[in-house]
Amino acid sequence: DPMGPVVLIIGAGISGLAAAQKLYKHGFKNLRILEATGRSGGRIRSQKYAKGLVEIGAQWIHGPSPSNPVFQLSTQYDLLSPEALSEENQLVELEGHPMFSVIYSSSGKQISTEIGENVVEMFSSWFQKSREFTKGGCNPEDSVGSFLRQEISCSYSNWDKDSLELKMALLNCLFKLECCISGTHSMDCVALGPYGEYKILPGLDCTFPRGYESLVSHIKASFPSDMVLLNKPVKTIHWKGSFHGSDSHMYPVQVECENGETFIADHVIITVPLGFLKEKATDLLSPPLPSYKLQAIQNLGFGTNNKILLEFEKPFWEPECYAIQLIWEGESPLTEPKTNLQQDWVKKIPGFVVLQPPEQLGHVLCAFIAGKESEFMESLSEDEILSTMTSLLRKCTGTPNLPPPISILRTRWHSEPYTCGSYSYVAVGSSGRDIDMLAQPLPEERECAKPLQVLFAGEATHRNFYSTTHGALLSGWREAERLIDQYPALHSVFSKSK
Ligand code: 6YU
Repeated sequence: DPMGPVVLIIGAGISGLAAAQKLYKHGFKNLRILEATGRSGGRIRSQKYAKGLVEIGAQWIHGPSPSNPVFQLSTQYDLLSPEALSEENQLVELEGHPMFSVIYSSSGKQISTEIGENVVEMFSSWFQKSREFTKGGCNPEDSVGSFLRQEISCSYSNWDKDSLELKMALLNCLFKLECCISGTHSMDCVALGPYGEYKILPGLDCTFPRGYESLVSHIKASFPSDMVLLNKPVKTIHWKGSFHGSDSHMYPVQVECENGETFIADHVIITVPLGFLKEKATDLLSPPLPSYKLQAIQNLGFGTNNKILLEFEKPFWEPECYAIQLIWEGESPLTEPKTNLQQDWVKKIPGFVVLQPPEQLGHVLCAFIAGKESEFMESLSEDEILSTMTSLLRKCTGTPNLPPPISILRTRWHSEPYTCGSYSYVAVGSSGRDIDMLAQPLPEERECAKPLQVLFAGEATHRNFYSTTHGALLSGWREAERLIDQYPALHSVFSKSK
């Protein structure tokens, strides 16, 4: 067929769209993307808020430098600011460690940034060390959390007694921040051995002046818009079958939507989030997924990281302040955390990012919160959260009459039925091998020389860049290439006609 084989892509997130983009460009014209929700973009989602746009999902390009394909594409599409494009920005190597700006403590005192910087420096060196076990040297049950605690235990006896408690509280705040970055409840859930397999690219993280979704729109514009079918939640993927097409051809795959509608295909690329797979994997395919794949889905981690955005009439922070950190006196990474969610959920927030630029957006603070406390927050009303956040800020800044925010917006990624959380991590009990197992196409090569029927893309299938938009993008391109390689003839027909 000069139109090429029939390919269905499940999910219109960046991985699905990237796969479609590459396939279409290579002459695959029998392409459809089935998307469960009423919009494309998935976990890339920009929304109007305050006086401008904010990000509900992905916020930054992590490591914007030439080796990052999201940076490359965005540069090509002219979506980034001059600062983001500057050589200087591209060369910054922060190794993913955070910077402090203003630090408040739960007793309403501001903490000197000097102590803050000293703690960040120690933490960063332990953090670097935690990424050095990819070739062995630790036990399979070791976590990043247990390793960091061990490093702290070995060094704190030399610390100045007067600042000991404060430093522990600061370290505990950094643990909470790492939970947000890894999208996990506790760093005790994150496996130590594979931690360094995640690659940190150079470049100072940057945002999209016209929203992260501007990238999605540009990718979508590279193929016909009617290729994306919205509101088509896929229920079952029947494979290893033979289904009649409207032509005389027989197809091995049939995709069945929740409303009973069916689509036949030669190949299907599944890009649904790992969170959705954890909920639905046992019924999503018929015949079911092989057990090694179900095992990988179970083993890998998929946690929750949410945002709470607060808009203020006037800023209570200085113009040069880009982040506000909160520390709780008496907390320490060496003692058990609190477990009363109703009472203590808000203490899981490590702090706020000041969203930029205030001239266009207004005065907006963005808090991050990860784990069980984040999932609990999703069950509260916005009014309830707003009043809790107001009390929190009054307490920490020591300003009992601080005006409350004028509006609030919070995300609920765990409750999104087609996402079921935020992003993946390599959990204790799993390894990078599970990521590769998840990415493995079906049927398995050793089974037979049959053509591939079911392929897997998505953020969670990239061994070095999981949990990011560039990992998702690369996974979509990877699976597109896998199919392209199976149709050399189609490629040559296309090249000649070009
Ligand atoms: C990044 C960032 N970022 C914050 C928050 C979130 C994420 N990420 P999609 O889900 O997009 O698409 C799948 C589609 O499938 C979707 O549309 C579904 O509706 C659909 N679907 C599901 N079921 C279906 C069915 N049955 N039928 C049909 N369709 C179905 N990434 O680069 N920078 O700042 C952040 C952040 C709150 C939620 C992020 C960030 C993650 C990205 O958003 C995400 O990876 C991709 O968008 C996923 O694309 P996709 O196509 O795979 O899925 C050292 C070290 C440690 C390691 N970790 C450090 C990494 C740091 C990660 N940082 C994240 C931080 C933030 C703030």
